[in-house]
Amino acid sequence: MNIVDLRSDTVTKPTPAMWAAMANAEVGDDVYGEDPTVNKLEAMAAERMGKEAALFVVSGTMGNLTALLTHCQRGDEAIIGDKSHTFLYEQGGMAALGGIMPHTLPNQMEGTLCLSDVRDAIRGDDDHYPRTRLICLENTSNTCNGIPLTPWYMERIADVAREHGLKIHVDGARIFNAAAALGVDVRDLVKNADSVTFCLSKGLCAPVGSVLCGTHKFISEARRARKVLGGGMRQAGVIAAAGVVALEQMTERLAEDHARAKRLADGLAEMPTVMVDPVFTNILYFSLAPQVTLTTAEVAARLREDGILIGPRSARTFRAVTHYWIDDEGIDRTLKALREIL
Ligand code: TLP
Repeated sequence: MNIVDLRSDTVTKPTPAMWAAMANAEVGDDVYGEDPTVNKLEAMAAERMGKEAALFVVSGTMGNLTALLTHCQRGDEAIIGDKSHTFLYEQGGMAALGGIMPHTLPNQMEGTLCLSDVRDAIRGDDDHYPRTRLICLENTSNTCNGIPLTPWYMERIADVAREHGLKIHVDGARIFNAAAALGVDVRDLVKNADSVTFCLSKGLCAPVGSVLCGTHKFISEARRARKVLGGGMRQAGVIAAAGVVALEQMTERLAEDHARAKRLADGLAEMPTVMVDPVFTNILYFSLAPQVTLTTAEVAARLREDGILIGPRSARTFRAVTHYWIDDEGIDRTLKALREIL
């Protein structure tokens, strides 16, 4: 039975082109800066993001933490959304390993931080306060229905940051999804950011890796931070080769995943037993209607019997994520199975 795995786009396996590139990758010791494939990936990533330099890291979590450790000193404060991945799901690494204080603000429905909240959160120059250094944003916003932050918002928040001498880091795990949904170049989404992390291992299908991008100076400092985190890799070209294919072949097709998320949402919206959140990219949240007596865990267990995997987010809510390995037939099978169960 073909498995329809909608739990995340992190489950994506490499494409045949990636397997071939990995098998044939030219490699060297990347800690010496001698891995030609890593160097190629970093140059490509910097160019795609419109930044001077880039650093290959093992994961989105490591990319974000490396960025935070590079922007902030111990005792500094970073303004961050209360629904952001870095705040919710990265084990508080910024505080645990960096001594950085998160100043959380409510993420709005559009994934944004309200500009007046940000202004109010910035500390003045006073010995009682930590120093505000950084604003962290997430694009697309995973838990806010995968919504993209727009270039317009990025301009506005950058005005606030500049006014107060703050830096901006973007967790752009799915920044190419944002660009595809908005029909803009990814550079337009990050030109006001001082650093951006994007993931190769989600919708872009590479097996491992993310890339942190910024100025030459920032990236050479970030290279030190990555090393202390144990992220200095050796013949990493083996995995970077898949990342090169991801950038060459996988960024332009993401609208297909968005269309399938919409197809799933439209099908679910016809079911009286389900309440569907709006869908913007490849992430869809939906909830069981009050009259349904089954929990999401029970529904997920029944779906699993049909070879369909969906992650319950709570007792009433699911998250489904579309990606390269989900086709129209997978969506239709999911809808049919849910119709039967509910
Ligand atoms: N997100 C995963 C889980 O950790 C929740 C998922 O299935 O969506 N930023 C964002 C916005 C993310 O969604 C994720 C992973 C990360 C960072 C971390 O990336 P990795 O898993 O590579 O450390």
